[in-house]
Amino acid sequence: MPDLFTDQDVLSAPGEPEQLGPGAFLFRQYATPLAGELLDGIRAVSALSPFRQMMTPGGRRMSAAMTGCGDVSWVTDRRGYRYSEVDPETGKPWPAMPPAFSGLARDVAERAGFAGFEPDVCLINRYRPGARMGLHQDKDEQDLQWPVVSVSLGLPAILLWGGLKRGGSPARLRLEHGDVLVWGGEDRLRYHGIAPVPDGRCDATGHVRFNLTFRRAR
Ligand code: MD3
Ligand code: FE
Repeated sequence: MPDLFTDQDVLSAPGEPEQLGPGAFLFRQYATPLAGELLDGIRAVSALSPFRQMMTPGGRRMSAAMTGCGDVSWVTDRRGYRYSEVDPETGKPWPAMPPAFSGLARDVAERAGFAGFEPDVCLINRYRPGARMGLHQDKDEQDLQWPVVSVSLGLPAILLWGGLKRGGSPARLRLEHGDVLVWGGEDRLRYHGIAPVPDGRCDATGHVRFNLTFRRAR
């Protein structure tokens, strides 16, 4: 009698995360069933607050385009980095967070051990081929006890993740459509970035990678 429940099946059981550090968890393909809803949400948000390539305080234009939704969103200009209640491009509040967004972030954070996570911002990054994000820490949030939840959609990319201090060569992790990461606890302040996104084509998004990052900013 063949054994239908092999070790392979157990290892690939849906929802079992790969632990990358004491507070860092990778849920491969977790968001794949929700991708349609998430992409509808990105479309709705960006119709109200369009994607834009912001300026860093140093005067360089970012290669990734961004928008956001929720009570606040992250902005950068010559004056610095901050969370703002108003979209500087429209002069209006950011669009509300679509329910599919907040539900996913809350559920996956709980699975990673962060029960009660209620994000007040979802930053949406859009990468065309060649766009990247340099190594940085996410530390503009008030309460660093809450994790960051990140959802990748569209073209694959290489996540660079380093240590808690600048320097050293970062580890590389390929992120694909539907992959979800939770970074909390001791891993919350790790340096991380995205290597230049290679060209490719994805049925869901065409020549684009999106990343949603959910945070508790205030
Ligand atoms: C948080 N975005 O928007 S998210 C960002 O794919 C950002 O667009 C990247 O970094 C992107 O700030 C990566 C995933 C991520 C990875 C490592 C982290 C978020 C993290 C380590 C600590 C805190
Ligand atoms: Fe970041």
